[in-house]
Amino acid sequence: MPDLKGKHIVVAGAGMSGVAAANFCHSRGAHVSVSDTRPAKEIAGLAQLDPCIDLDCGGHTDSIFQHADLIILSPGIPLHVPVISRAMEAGIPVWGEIELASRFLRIPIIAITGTNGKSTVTSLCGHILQRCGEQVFIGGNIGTPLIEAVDGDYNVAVVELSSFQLESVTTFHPHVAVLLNISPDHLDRYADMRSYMQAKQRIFANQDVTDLMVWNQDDPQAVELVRGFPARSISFSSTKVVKEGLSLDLPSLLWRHGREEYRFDSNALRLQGLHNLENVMAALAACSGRGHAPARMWEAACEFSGLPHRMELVRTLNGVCWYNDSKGTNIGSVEKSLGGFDTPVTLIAGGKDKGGDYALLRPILIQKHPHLILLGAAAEKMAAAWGDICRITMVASMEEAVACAYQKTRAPGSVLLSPGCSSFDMFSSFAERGEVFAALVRNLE
Ligand code: UMA
Ligand code: ADP
Repeated sequence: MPDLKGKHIVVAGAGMSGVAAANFCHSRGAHVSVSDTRPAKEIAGLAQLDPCIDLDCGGHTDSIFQHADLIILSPGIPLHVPVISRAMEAGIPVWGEIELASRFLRIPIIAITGTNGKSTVTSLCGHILQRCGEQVFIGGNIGTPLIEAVDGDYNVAVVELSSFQLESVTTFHPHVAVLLNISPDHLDRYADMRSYMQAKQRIFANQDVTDLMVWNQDDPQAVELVRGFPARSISFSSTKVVKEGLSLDLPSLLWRHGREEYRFDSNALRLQGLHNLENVMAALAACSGRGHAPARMWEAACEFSGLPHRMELVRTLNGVCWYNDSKGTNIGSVEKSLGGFDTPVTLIAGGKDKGGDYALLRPILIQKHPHLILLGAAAEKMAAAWGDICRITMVASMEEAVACAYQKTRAPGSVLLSPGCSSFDMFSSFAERGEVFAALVRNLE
């Protein structure tokens, strides 16, 4: 365990991770400064920062970073920003908050990454293990910084990891590492898909033969990324029956483990959709090393009804179902959500562009032929990619989007908010966007 006492530590970023990391380092006797590009009055979370910690706001001051013994980096700040790359050139170690936490944690870690489904699988693993009687920390990218697990009373941590968080790990060693899928995302941060995939791959880098990798056999990029690592592996597939691992033989979910074989009725699950069956398979595999009976884990999985803003049915009005999938923030998630409908759909999409190629959605749009209502900063780019294959209405606000969808959609159709973009052009988060949408839908007469 590192000794932080008397060390000069600079924490870059005063968001959730930065504040939690700074408080932790301070509690271990370090001299801590927090640096943020925003002025202090704009940073809501500063109230949670220990008042003894120094603050440098409104920009990153190079000299503060150059005098650090250690820099802790928030996930929203890439390693290549000038102040960080200059510090690295000067030989100053830079750890992400996940790296910091993992150097202090003495409990096994189940780590989950992938482009889509991370939060669902993280919560589901947490739920299964809690139901099986474990004291589980659930956090990481889903919300609570991992560093908060260190002083808690837990016997296992389930942690969602984004590519941003994985960029800055070096010795991080999860006992179980899950790779759900890979499709284009965050291409506004990465130069190309390869760099994004390399960041994700770091989840496996320090695992050894005693550890477990869980991965998706149906995803060619995942298959490529797991190759060559020494950990034991369990894979899952929703398209073929696998010899060892989890697969679908609908309506059964089939789990083969050595000479054991278990069959569970997938109709008993509250989670809906093929992508959620994949998520359930991944979660069961991830929890499999904890020594609980498969039937008990399955029972717990069946109780789990999913998270808000992920294909959440807001209401049914005049035979039209209204779904909030505000967390559908990339092309892969829109594809899965839209793919689940076999009745007419009105799709509300758009938001802050993340650099992906919207043309990748053309096959599913041609197949489902939704009426498209587009809003936000990416609306024009989306319209240019799909204008020749779908009817499009451009709107300026969520109010207009909901009013327009109400007018255009008849039973037995559905309205789906699955933006394919982040929310930051018009909202503070995907959750706020989903809440605004749901409130407007509930107010419809
Ligand atoms: N900042 C700087 N310098 C910069 C850039 C940003 O000082 O060059 C400052 C900002 O002014 C801001 C702070 O950094 O005050 C924000 O830090 P942050 O963006 O790392 O955000 P946190 O509040 O610490 O939240 C982070 C994750 N955010 C990101 O990765 C962008 C949260 O994931 C996570 O829940 C939290 O840590 C706890 O672990 C959010 C997210 O959007 C949900 N994740 C992305 C996603 O899911 O797509 C990856
Ligand atoms: P993440 O945390 O990776 O963003 P979530 O569990 O929050 O994932 O789900 C976000 C969106 O991704 C959902 O609304 C759904 O549209 C889609 N999704 C969920 N699971 C999967 C999956 N296994 N494969 C593809 N898309 C998925």
